[in-house]
Amino acid sequence: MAIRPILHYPDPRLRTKAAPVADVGPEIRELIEDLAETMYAAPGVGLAAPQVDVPLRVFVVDIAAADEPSSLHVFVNPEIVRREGTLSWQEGCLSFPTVAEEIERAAAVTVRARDADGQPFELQADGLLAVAIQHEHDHLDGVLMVDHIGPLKRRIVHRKMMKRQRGGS
Ligand code: GNR
Ligand code: NI
Repeated sequence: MAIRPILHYPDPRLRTKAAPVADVGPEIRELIEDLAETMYAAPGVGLAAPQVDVPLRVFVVDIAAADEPSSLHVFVNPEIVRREGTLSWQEGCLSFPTVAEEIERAAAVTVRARDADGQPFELQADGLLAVAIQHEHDHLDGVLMVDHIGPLKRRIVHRKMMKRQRGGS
């Protein structure tokens, strides 16, 4: 297992549309382990493969609080098949350190995916789990937090990230 470096906005690799996984084999299982280890170390509630420079349709999510047992969800080739209602949540992103923005999403989703054993499953989620699934699913299509906020806020976030990049952090 290894912690992999996380790409930061405006790295163009975050804009790549990720390709489906053909087969959940040893390489994909290693990627899943590394995604989980990197997410827990950050710490974050989710992490998508494109954020660690792997353009494949894989992400992990764990929304358990610090005092709860961990509950890792693995999604390979996920499809959001149902979206219901709307909710607004203050989101962060490991590719936008120090940024937090209120973003509107579906309040509940149904997602179909394969797990780390390649087995298909379907999951219904609401609250933070639904938010995290939509946030991670966006990363697979090169869609980022800033694409969901207004032009003024987007400009502020863009400038902040450019300044941060110049500072080398
Ligand atoms: O750690 C994260 N926290 C978070 C909080 C609210 C909504 C979404 C997220 S996902 C983010 C980790 C990340 O960047 N995943 O891509
Ligand atoms: Ni993110």
